[in-house]
Amino acid sequence: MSIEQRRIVRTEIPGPRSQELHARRQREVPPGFGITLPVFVERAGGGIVVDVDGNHLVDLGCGIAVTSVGASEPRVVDRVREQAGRFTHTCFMVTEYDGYVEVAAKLNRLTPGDHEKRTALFTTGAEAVENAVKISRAYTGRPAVVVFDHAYHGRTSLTMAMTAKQMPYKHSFGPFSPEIYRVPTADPFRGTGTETERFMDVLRTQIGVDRIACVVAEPIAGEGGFVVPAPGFLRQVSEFCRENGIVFVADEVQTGLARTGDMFAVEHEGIVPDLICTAKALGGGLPLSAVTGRAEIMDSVHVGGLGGTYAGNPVACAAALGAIEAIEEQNLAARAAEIGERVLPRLRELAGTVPAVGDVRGRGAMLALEFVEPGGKTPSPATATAVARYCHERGVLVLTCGTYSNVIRLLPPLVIDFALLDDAVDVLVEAVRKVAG
Ligand code: PLZ
Repeated sequence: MSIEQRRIVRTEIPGPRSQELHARRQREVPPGFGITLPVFVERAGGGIVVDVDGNHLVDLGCGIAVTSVGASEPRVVDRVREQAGRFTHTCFMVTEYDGYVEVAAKLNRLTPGDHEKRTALFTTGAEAVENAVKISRAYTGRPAVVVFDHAYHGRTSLTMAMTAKQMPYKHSFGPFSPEIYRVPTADPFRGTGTETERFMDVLRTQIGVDRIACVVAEPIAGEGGFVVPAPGFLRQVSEFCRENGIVFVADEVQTGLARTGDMFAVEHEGIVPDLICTAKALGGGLPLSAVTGRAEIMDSVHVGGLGGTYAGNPVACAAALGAIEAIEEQNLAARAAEIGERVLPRLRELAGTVPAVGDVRGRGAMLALEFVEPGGKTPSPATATAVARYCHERGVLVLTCGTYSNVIRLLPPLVIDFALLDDAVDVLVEAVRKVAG
């Protein structure tokens, strides 16, 4: 069933039916699960989310960077139907199926570097990151893990400790996992320009390089505010790791699979990570994650040391094969780059004319506006919230993020129709001028 690719606002947003369903949700679900826009969804596809009141919202969030190929891409849906009709589950640790191996082979081929690789599949992004740490520790025999400011790696006990932001991710949930060390990232907007030296200094003098199992880095910090590290920083970090026997792990859960204009964001600087974590876009909407990496590192874990009941579920693997095919056949990495070229100049123009826009950044179809108090760099989360609300009320679904909650981020489906994208960006530009101009 095809969905008209046009923004249509029929009711107030959220509409009456959504409000009714949301009231029920509040009785049945704890408030700990936050909500960006309390609108209930009827169906979705391409760049449109249709709600239960018949509104067509333009999707600039992709369910947090997941539905890059669209939320009902036929290559994904058909494979899911076919696989679910044959079997839904066996547990890959009990009996095997080829879909798992096929996804592994695809990731081994697609990820940077022509060395021999292996892939282990899991279910969530946090699980992939957590397993990358376990594998790094097993391989090196070392305990310490290095992460960065603005980092987001998940909500499990270990990944919560690796995540930087206290509220809401860590507040009241301690004690935290030990042996996690945080260093500044080369943040071009708020940084000092001395982060590379600081990184090497802290690792050498405070942690001890021979105690460090891995450095885990997002090539572009996602939840932390779409912070793109200064050019060269990650390359120097990865070289330092190689020189010191430290496993360099790229957390490409949000950036991976064509989002930033390359298949993987590390390719932008020609970096070849030892391990690379993927999830989100990989499963085309179904829960699937992966750790892909050097065979000698991946093979260092004892038999039975990796796994999970649902890890690499066959229906999710079928979806992933459809998503990867859609990404490759439609060359969605190039499409992501085009989206960036189309939208970035419009955001830059805003930054040049609206003092509350402190910074505009991102790559490909991963773009952001950071709001500040005019005349300085003091974060203005209230402005980001107000801009998001203005967009939501007019049928444009944008997400916020950032260490200071003052960033609007754009993560459109890579297949989005350009007329629809332009219309949504018009609304965003109007929102910024009205709310912050
Ligand atoms: N690593 C880089 O972006 C998930 C978080 C949503 P899971 N980001 C969305 C929320 O508030 O819970 C993410 C990420 C990076 C790891 C993860 C974790 O992925 O699939 O949510 O576990």
